[in-house]
Amino acid sequence: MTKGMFPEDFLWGAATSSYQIEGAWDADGRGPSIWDEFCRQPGRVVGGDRGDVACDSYRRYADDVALLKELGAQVYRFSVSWPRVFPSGTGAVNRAGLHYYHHLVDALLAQGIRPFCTLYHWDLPQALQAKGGWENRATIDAFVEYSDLLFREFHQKIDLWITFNEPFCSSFVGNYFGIHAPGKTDLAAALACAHHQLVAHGLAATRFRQLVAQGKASGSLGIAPNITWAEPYTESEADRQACLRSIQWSWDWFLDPVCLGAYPEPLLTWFANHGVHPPVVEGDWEAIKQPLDFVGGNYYCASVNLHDATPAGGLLESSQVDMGWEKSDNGWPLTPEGFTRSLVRIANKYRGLPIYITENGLCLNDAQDQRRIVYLDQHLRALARALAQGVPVKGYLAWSLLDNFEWAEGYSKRFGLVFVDFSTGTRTPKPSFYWYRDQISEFGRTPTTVSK
Ligand code: JSK
Repeated sequence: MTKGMFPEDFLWGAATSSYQIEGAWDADGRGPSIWDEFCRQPGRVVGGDRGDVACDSYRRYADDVALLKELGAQVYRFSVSWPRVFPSGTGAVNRAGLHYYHHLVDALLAQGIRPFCTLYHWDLPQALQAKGGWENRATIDAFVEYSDLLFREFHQKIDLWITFNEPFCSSFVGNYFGIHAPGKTDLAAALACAHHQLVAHGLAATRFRQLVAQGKASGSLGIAPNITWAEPYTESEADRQACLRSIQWSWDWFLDPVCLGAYPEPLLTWFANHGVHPPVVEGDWEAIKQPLDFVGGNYYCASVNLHDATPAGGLLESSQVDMGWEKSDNGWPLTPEGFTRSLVRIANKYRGLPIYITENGLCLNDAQDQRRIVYLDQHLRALARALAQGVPVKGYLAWSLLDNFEWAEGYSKRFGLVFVDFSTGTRTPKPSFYWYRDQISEFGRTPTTVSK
């Protein structure tokens, strides 16, 4: 790669999330999350794995920060565990849990690494799920209360915020496909979860703007959908529409309401034809449609789809065609060109909005990870092609700093730049870690420290 491919002020970093790395599931007053509950149900997670210990980052966070320093990361994306801060979801704050994030953030700032905070990365307090979780509108208020606390608490420490990570997963994968917590298979419930997450996003964004105006919070805020690409198998209108529905489900369903103030057609009509509707009430659109500072995008892979009205096509009547392309260890095809196309599509649809790639990486279990280097290299080149077409990408966060708890796949699937021995917690950088370190040092500017 050549130096001119990335802007001078492009931000380089790596990402993780709370439940996937922290462990310490019952330490210092943490309450249970829906993932603690889900993992304890037989057959939900490969090997019966759970996040009880994970990478033990709750205790080893200084090791993680040292790794980020060695990597030359300018920014670190992590998430806050809501039940660590509000063990019952709402009400009394657990200061001990909050302190963990102060220690982490202070350690990052001391090394000149900017903290990039995700508020919701799927670990809903179980106490809220017991009252209906995201199906219940009361969870919206609880989320705004939780967000408000973090915005104030980390004023002048955190200046990059994501409200929801991959809301497609936390609504549809968890409540329609039943693959993630809470494990439901109810389309109407999933649509309600998605809708209430959107309202929660909008009201938290509004609260953030108010606090910034009062000098009580700082920075910029966005949301991070899956930006999965789908390419039609043939030029037929049926295949094009099948791909459009797939794209609309994973990202337009969230970005269109926020940026354009409406759910995307034709998917809205498609769901209506199945007898389900998002539970919109008076005032919701005003709440949801709030200006974003940036779009976060998580890109892993693309698919080639065709219209398929047999059961294999599922609800969307959209089936993936196996093109025989090389696949990752979790079966996702390696498709860097789809990355460029997703980025160009975002730039065309939501003109001018800055984009951060909040996740991109490869599932590969081999600690000798030459293929991960190839993947990262190809995807950074694909990103650079989008930049060359004028797409305003501002930064790139590799998923993940560490091998970690990969949700329903447990510890059986590794995405880390750093190998983690889950029996000892020992961290060992992989070849891709050193490759990425060299990329950052070649392209990255000198890290800047956020003023305290
Ligand atoms: C990796 C997507 C956040 C971070 C990483 C899992 C995922 C997934 C996992 C979909 C899914 C299961 C889909 C069901 C739908 C077909 C994590 N990213 N990661 N990203 N996405 N229809 N589609 N339109 O660990 O925590 O199930 O099939």
